[in-house]
Amino acid sequence: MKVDIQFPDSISDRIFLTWRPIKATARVIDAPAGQPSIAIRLEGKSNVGGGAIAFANRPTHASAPSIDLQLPSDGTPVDVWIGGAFPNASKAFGDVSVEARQIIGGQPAAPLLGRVPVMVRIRKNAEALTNAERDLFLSAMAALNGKGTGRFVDFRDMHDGDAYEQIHVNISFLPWHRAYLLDIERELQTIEDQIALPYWKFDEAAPKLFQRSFIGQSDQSATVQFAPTNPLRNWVGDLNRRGIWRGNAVGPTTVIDVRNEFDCMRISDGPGANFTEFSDWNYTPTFDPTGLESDPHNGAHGSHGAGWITNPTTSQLDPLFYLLHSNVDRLWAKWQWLPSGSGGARSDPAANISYFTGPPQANGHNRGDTLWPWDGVVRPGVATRPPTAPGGGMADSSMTRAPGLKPLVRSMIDYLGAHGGDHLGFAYDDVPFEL
Ligand SMILES: [Cu+2]
Repeated sequence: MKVDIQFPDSISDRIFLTWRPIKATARVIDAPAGQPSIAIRLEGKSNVGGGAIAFANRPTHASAPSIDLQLPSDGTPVDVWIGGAFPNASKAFGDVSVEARQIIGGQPAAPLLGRVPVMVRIRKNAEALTNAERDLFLSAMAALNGKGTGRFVDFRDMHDGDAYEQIHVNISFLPWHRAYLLDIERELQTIEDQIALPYWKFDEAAPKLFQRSFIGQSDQSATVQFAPTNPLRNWVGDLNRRGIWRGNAVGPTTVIDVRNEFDCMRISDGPGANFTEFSDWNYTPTFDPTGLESDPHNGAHGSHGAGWITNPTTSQLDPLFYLLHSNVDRLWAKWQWLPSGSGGARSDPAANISYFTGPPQANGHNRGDTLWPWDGVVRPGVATRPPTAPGGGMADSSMTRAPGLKPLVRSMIDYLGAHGGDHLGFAYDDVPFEL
């Protein structure tokens, strides 16, 4: 007898999980005759220091370390939901597995009837990566860049000055950048599927990140220096300039002067938590002068003093950009998850679903709008936007085809599928999934 465990919604043979459980099915093969069903226990088996998984019998957040199922002997599959057990993310593929055993006398019997290795693939603080995780990320970034001729060119061209109207200084700043990060993360995952974008938690010193072995250290001439073994040493962001141009104002012990995470969560709190106040730097002040886009986001860019990262038309040339924005996006994700009254908007559907209301505006400012450039649309009245959409549609991930080739603002807001949307296949190491 065997137990066959499948993940019907996954589009790869290697199974990746986040905190948001996904549907699996379990069925018995070659059951002995004479019993209508077989009692089976599914359990997570973790390597030392590896990820952990949890189970549920319905699509909600999973917390049980094992689950007992009655599987029909005729092989009819039974649904089960499996997700990462917060906060135990994987460090490598296969450091946790789903194992199936028969329950005999109330206890799981020794013989292993089925086993599926998985990875709890989570976006982590750059400071928490193992050297192996760090090096996989750096080599995939370098491969995407291809010394200035790789697919990275599309990401460089998306985030330029002509796209300003959709992506900065307005309400679509956060949803647009969430889509942008998701797209580049998926491209990196086609190179190395164990990667999730790390983040630079910029309200703390980052002694591991600002090293020659990771994102580099700038010298007096604002040229970033790398260790000889660092794949980023061959990075080309601008074909007219060798290496990476970044000021040296941020080093391994620097704590930059930006609004800290706690205060970010307090920008708009409680019943009526207001996304515009939380995000938008143009918000008209009543109790707080600025939102996330201005402080800490602009401050984090500017903290380097000089270089590509300090200017919105060139910041995307620097690989550090993607770790900076991963943290901006994490702050939004955390605000979306924190309960109202303790800093966030989780229990406030108005803040999590229904902002950007009104008829589609064709500029990415409404929750029903598609996002440029994945939609390929050059809209009248937005004449300064580039005439072509580089790179085509949004890439699929190894976990899901959601949100599809032409993502909507709405699908970015509900990225875990907590409010009827689709789970997009990413999550942060300190932001659980809870309904
Ligand atoms: Cu930015």
